[in-house]
Amino acid sequence: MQRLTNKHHLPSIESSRIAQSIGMALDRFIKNNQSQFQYASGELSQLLRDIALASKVVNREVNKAGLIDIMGAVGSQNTGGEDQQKLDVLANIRFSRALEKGGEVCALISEETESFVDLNNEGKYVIAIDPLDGSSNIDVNVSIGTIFSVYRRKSPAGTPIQPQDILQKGSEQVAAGYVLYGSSTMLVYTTGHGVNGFTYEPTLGEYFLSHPSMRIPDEGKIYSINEGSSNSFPKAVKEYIQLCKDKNYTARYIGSLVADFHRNILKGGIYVYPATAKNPNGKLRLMYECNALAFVAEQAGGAATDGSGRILDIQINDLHQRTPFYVGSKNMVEQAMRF
Ligand code: P6P
Repeated sequence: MQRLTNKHHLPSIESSRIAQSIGMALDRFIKNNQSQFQYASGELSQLLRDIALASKVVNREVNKAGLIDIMGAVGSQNTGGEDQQKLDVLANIRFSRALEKGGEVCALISEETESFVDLNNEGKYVIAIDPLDGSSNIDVNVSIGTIFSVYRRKSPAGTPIQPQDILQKGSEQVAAGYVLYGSSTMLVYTTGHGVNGFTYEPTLGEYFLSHPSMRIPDEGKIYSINEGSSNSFPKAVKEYIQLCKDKNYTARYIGSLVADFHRNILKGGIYVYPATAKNPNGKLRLMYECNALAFVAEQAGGAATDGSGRILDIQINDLHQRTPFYVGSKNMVEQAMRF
């Protein structure tokens, strides 16, 4: 047997350091980084574990969607008048139940429920969540996602929930992230100390650190926008999209926000959902779609605006308010804003 020459074993310091962090199980990673959380007393760690648990259950259901008769719409509609797919409703139940049992969350804001849900417990945290975004893609087997934001309640734990506990700006988030149910399932989140990505190993039922310290490239050559609505785009958006074409950028639009966002984080790019005739304030929801992804984007070195200011600075007036959304590589978002 030919002896392996040394060239097969050159563990530089860097590669061995990265090797050490890659592969760490999510629970161990959360525990190791708990000291970074303000008020680190374990509740936020437990909350993140509750989210991971619910995502494993949803992942199993999403992967079997074609086999069990849970495809298609249930015939009801959510607050935005959008048809609720059965998996939407199931995902909302799974996340609500996991967070309720976990006891760390006192109130839940969800795309699937008109008002916030009071979980009647001593929890210190409030969660805004889109349990299953991009659900129109479920039946055609396109990647879909969960998006979540975590806030600390402002009023004392154990007292009735106050408006100031619920109507918090994105800049008040203590954690945020998403789950992408794609060719592999990933959990990507931040607690304000950078962004880390974990890949799910279903045979072990564990998430493992696969993308430590994610950074979105400052520049990119991919733009994501639904050009079917381009006739009603604001003039500035039309001019920016024309610039992307003049620069021979690639157009990539999956029609599933989490999938488009995740690709842009890894490769560099910009996702734009502007005001259109059909959605004069944009289609995407501030509280449980844009704020979470804006926090992740900024923590990964990117940017997120509504066309005039930071997404994270937008005042909340309504749980389901919509906003135009420009998010991705810093230089691309800044260039779009110059129009
Ligand atoms: P359009 C899916 O319904 C969603 O909320 C996002 O996931 C996606 O990016 C967007 O809407 C697609 O909307 O109008 O382009 O079909």
